[in-house]
Amino acid sequence: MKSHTEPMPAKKPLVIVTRKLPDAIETRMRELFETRLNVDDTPMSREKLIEAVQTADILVPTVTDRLDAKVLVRAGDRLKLIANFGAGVDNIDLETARARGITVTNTPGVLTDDTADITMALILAVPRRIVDGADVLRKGDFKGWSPTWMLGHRITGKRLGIIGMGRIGQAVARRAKAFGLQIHYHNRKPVPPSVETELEATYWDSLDQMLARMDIVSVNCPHTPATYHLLSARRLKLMKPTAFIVNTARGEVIDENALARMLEANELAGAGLDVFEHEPAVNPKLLKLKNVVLLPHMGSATMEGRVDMGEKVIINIKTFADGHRPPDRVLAAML
Ligand code: 8YV
Repeated sequence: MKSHTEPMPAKKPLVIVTRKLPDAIETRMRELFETRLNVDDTPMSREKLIEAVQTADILVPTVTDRLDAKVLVRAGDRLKLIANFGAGVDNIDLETARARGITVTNTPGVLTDDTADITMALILAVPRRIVDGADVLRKGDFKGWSPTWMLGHRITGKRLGIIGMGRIGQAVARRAKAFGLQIHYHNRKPVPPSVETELEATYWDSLDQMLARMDIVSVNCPHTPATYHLLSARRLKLMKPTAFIVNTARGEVIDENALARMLEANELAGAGLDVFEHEPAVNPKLLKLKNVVLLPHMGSATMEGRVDMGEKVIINIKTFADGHRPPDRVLAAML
């Protein structure tokens, strides 16, 4: 097994990029590497993905490319780096990559603020019925103001429970605090006392106990085997029927079927979802509900963010190709 410190061959590495990236990033990649782009952005089939792992020195996949064990065991000896364009790496079987001597990197940090902004937007949009109201107007159903019409729920003073207090969770907490929400969180371990003090945040070791007391719950943890269906039917039932739930992390963290059933039965007040368990499919029950705001996985979708992600991918590739440890190396143990 070759180590990351062993430089790649002197000639430019063959980099295969699975999806269309911002023009500036593609241009720079072409200057630096022998690069195969996907200019028409057609998602790669499983066969095409296998062909790519068999041919490339370096693969640049995105969230939509499933690099599971079955694909990775077919990788050629040349494949040494998977430089994921994205922070989440649940699309990659890290164990198999490690066993085959393939380094994996991601793009943390540069999408934190954008994702936290969308999270905050959903925290506001669902209780305040923003999309509901906009729809009424668009349909021509605004017949004039009334004191008891279009009433939602106040944000200020409510308890927000953040699941996963990493970079994004903390960025959500900072925003939410400015809106007068009380910050609570569940994480594998508490954040440093200085951060807790700054955010006036309360740590809950027990997720069950936190869920039962929150007005709004925000999912901000990665999807790993340990967080799959973390919000199971049993846990969702612990929440107050007046509570709202927001997910901008990964659909797999919530049992989507159970959530849809509970929202339909008014056992939960509403949900703001940017991610889905079987993306791009969305549970048809959710699509029919009024008390939900559904977005098409656009948490990090800003022009600036995509360029920053691309820059990170380039730095990871260049550092690796020069024989150094890339800055954003992902180890299974880190998750
Ligand atoms: C990205 C994301 O759009 O980075 C992530 O983990 O979920 C998204 O915000 C996507 O990953 C790009 O591959």
